[in-house]
Amino acid sequence: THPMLLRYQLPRRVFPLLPVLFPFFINLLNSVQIFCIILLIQVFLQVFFGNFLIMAILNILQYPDSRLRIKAKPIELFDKPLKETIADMFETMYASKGIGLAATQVNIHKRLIVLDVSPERDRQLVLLNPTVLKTSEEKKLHDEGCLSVPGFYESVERPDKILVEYFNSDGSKHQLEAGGLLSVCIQHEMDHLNGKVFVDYLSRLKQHRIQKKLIKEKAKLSVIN
Ligand code: QAP
Ligand code: CO
Repeated sequence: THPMLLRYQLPRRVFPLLPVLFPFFINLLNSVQIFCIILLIQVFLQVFFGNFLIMAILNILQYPDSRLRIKAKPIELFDKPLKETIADMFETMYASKGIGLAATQVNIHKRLIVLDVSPERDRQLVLLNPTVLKTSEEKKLHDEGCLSVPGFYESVERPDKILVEYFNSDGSKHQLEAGGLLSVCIQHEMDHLNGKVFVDYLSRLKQHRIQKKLIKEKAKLSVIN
């Protein structure tokens, strides 16, 4: 299995075993004390490491999956489950060496995007309920790929600069002026939230070629498994 999967899923399996194993090692303490200590340890870990220990790598839908066509709904609650989803999406994006991931791609149909276009992979950006306020007249061609269309890269024309309004995970409103790769990436991911994939901008011929190859590869994989 994937090394990232091992690293993060191990604690999930070990933790439930702790309360069972501890009494055998510490027979000086009574069971109530042991129970309390374990409870304290778990509360401590939860408070200081939060989502860290229970992050998960999510399954990415692959083109031409019809679920990539579902229009995402606005986020209304800025709660803890949402923060966990965000952590999982970053984990999934980094594990697959992506620079952007829309919730639609992991079969969550909410208006949520995670991005990190920095070469150092340390500039996380979360856009909740993003809207484009302005686009530049000038357009540019840029090579695009997609985690839902693995192995294919094609040139797409989009506005060069955009002004985006969005909410962050605390529910506060922000604006961002983006150009270059960040602008391309935000537009690409916002398309996903509206059920659009970058392949839709290509010629019918290219679309069919990509579909055929990906369907063929999927069939091969299912024979192996
Ligand atoms: C969208 O896409 C994007 O085929 C984000 O084998 C991409 O992160 C916007 C990826 C390029 C602008 C420019 C694709 C990883 C990652 C693959 C991605 C692959 C492995 C795609
Ligand atoms: Co994509």
